[in-house]
Amino acid sequence: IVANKRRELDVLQQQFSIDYFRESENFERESLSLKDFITEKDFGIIAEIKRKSPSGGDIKTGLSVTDEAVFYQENGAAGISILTDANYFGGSINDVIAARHVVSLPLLRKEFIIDEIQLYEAKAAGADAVLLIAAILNKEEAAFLTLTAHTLGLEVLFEVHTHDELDSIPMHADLIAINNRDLKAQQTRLQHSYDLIGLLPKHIPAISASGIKTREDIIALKEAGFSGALIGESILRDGHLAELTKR
Ligand code: IGP
Repeated sequence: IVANKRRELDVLQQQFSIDYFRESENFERESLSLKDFITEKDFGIIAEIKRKSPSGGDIKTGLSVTDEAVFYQENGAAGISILTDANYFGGSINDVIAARHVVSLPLLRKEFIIDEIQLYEAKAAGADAVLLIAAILNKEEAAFLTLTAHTLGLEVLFEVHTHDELDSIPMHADLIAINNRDLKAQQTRLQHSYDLIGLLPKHIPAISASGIKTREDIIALKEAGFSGALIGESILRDGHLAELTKR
């Protein structure tokens, strides 16, 4: 995925410059705080829009991106995650632009970010936050991209999966996600979140991501100390978001 992303980025950099993105109207827009939206709730759910995934195949909802975004807002989501990778997840940066027009929730650009130009592109599209993934960045890159995101007013959700990756968590990350999906085995295990939460820095709110399905999962995560959860497939397939967000 990362090798493919590097090729895509070569093309993007030939077409667009950082200055081009700076011209966008959204560059002046004041960001919403995903962190605040999550922590103001008893437990915040970031609902994800994705059309397909390597592990889940096609995910057909019958709704457009904008209808899905509105549905999430009306059913109590604290924020919306939008997969923008085209090749593996069927998304596009245009999905962020479209959602920005119809909802007033914070938007997270979910992407394999390896270069600062992707941060500028996210801001120009109307995103409020970006995902940074420990597995594809070294510690210096993670720190640099976090700093750059912040200068643009974007918050950073930093994702970890292994014990080793905890060392690269940027001190100023806004939120930490523990990804329950083992990217090699393509399996999710919620126990993973419970195993790692005690090892995270205490000053950054933690959320659990991937494979979360039921109200019981939510209650257990809350009890374990999580501030929220990031959920895609199960709400895309079942539409049971209201049940998961009710207090
Ligand atoms: C959502 P799920 O199992 O609820 O659909 O998972 C989200 O956690 C998952 O899409 C994800 C992801 C990622 C996708 C987590 N980290 C990194 C792409 C890249």
